Amino acid sequence: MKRILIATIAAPVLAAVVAPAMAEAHAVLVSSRPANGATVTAGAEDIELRFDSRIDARRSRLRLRFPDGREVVLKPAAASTPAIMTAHVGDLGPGAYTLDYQVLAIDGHITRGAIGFTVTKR
Ligand SMILES: [Cu+2]
Repeated sequence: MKRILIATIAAPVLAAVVAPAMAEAHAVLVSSRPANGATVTAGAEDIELRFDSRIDARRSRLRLRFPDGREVVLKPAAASTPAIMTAHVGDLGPGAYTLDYQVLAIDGHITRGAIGFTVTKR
């Protein structure tokens, strides 16, 4: 199942990364802002996801689910290091949010996860 996904989504990347030493380099989330379960005040938020290895930000995805059920695909910004993915979202109102991420590591493996956080009134 995983292999099929890799073949369809990441074939060009996989071809470039066949070094056996990198076989276990898939990206695991180390920390995030907001953290999973965190409460933040309403307003703009600079989202940051830090992984334990390099990711291909251009082939990675971030999606924010709003309290009203709306889903917005975020555009990751250029990060200071290849293991970090950032995005800016403006004007978050109170409620429960979920940030879904899907990242492609340099070894061609995809990691998916979700971070839940709550926004309270300023
Ligand atoms: Cu891997």
